[in-house]
Amino acid sequence: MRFLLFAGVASAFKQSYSGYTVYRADFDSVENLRTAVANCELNDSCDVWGYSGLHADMCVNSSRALPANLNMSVLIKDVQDMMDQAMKQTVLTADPFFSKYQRYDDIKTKVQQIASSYPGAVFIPSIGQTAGKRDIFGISLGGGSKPVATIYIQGGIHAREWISPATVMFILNSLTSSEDAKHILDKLQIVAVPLLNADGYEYTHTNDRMWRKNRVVNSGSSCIGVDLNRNWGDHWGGPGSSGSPCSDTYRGTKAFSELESAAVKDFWAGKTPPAAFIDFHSYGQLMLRPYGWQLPGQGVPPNEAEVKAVTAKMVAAIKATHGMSYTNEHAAELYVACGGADDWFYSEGTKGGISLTIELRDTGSYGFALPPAQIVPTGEEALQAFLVLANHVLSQHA
Ligand code: 0X9
Ligand code: ZN
Repeated sequence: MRFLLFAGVASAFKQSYSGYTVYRADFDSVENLRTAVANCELNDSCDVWGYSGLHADMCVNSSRALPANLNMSVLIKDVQDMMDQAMKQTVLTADPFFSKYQRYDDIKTKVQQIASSYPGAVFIPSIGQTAGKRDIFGISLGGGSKPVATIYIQGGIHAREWISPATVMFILNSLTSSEDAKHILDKLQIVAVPLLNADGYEYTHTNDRMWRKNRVVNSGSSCIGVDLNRNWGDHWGGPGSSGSPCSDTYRGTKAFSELESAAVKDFWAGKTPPAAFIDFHSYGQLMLRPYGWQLPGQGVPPNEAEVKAVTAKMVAAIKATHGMSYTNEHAAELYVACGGADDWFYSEGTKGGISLTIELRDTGSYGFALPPAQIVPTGEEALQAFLVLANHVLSQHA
């Protein structure tokens, strides 16, 4: 889906979400839910915010855009009002960087600063460029000259999930400014790309807060963008991805057709595979392990027991931080979706290591428009989860 956005004579104006409501709709079968979600993704006046089990969160400017006779509750009455309220709150944080959602340039500058302030850390200016000619930057820190293992963390694959890049930045900043992480960084290399979908992210700041995909021009279609989390080369093209450029889950023309996903694949080609990978998303408070392309009843990875035990500890560490509950489940239990970064990093990127998707806060009160006051607490709980994973990787490689 995409709401129609008309360019003004000289410049595009910002999409207003005034009059848009997010409904949580209950379905009587997965088939009916799937049909409604697929229809919504192709409907200009409907936007799927998320779905799981037998319910879906859908944002519409009229309930007429939803199937009739649905059992629905209102999650967010007026999206624009909610966003305005959420963003108006003033926030005081020890580091002002985490008092608001930052723009691409400011995130890049901060990564440079972190790299120059931490001994041995290296700023990676570009692993490739986006269609909008933005550099996809990253950082490598820790591990000295001979790391025992590497962990790769990634943020911002989906443009509107602002808490994702903010959380990767919070983790990087905390690791390099606290003595507690020294034993980890002495031995482990951490590689991070905090903002993979740089074009989409900037577009959510300038034009449409609820944009999800990248901003590539699709040849033969007037619809823009590919869902970067359907474009990876593991079971690419399968269920849960769309062949329509107008869908929010459009998979692209082939695996790694997109500059962003191809840049990450090329970056890791020929390097020692990372032992673990986390892709940060929002929202839902979910800890998701492989597979995402098939249900656990159809088969689970050989390292299932190990990964399940680690993710259980990660979820417990999150709970112990601010009391937040995250699930511990297979990605496909949320819904089957093929071509995800997590499945590729499981099979290829980490060569059978630990590959996770974490859906950060919240559970739907604000959804993607999580207030800036929640950047630090979300970062704090995610940091604890990361430390559990890092200590596990260390214990396996020490
Ligand atoms: O659908 C997605 O890409 C992720 N959820 S989100 O609401 N952030 O868009 C979940 C991806 C889980 N992984 C796979 N299904 N492979
Ligand atoms: Zn996402």
